[in-house]
Amino acid sequence: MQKKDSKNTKKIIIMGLDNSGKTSIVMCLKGVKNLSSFSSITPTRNFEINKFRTLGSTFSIWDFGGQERFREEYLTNFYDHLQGASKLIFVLDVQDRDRYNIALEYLAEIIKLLRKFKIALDFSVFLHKYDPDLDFIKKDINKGMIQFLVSEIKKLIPNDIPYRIFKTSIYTIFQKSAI
Ligand SMILES: Nc1nc2c(ncn2[C@@H]2O[C@H](COP(=O)(O)OP(=O)(O)O)[C@@H](O)[C@H]2O)c(=O)[nH]1
Ligand SMILES: [Mg+2]
Repeated sequence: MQKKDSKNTKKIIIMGLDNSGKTSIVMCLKGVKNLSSFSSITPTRNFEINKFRTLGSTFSIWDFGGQERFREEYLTNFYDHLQGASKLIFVLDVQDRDRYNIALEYLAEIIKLLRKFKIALDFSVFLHKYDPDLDFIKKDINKGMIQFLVSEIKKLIPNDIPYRIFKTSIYTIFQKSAI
């Protein structure tokens, strides 16, 4: 697969549970600003490759579906999927409290494989759906909850893997702020 991409194409991988917002993030990165396109997104099956040019570079973003039956396949063929990738983004839906544990387990599996294959790439965790009015609309997701989540993520990722955690939201157009 990598051979098909030109040398100047940056391959970015997006992983995370289903419904965490991966496809929406890809659309934001592609510059889709028409809000109605966001409501017509259907669950991604297996994975989708989005190729586009912006800021003088060509990007191919690999959006890995995230439904349970596909997650196992990604992990089994992890090394092949990550061939030639320069960036890996793990998306975690902060509004989906019931599945924090499943998301963290998935992240743990990914970390294990990054170490096993000694894959070095730019790695980010997006605490997604961190909407501007989050405190107001979701009373159960307060700062303490987010701090807990961040500390769990930090516990999972060993010191030898460099990474960054961002709060992200598709509202107010896509924005991310470093933690
Ligand atoms: N509140 C909120 N909803 C979002 C955000 N990003 C995506 N969504 C919604 O979350 C749902 C799942 O998004 P989608 O991109 O299909 O997730 P995917 O399964 O990970 O690709 C959709 O209804 C999106 O409109 C966000 O930043 N905030
Ligand atoms: Mg999707």
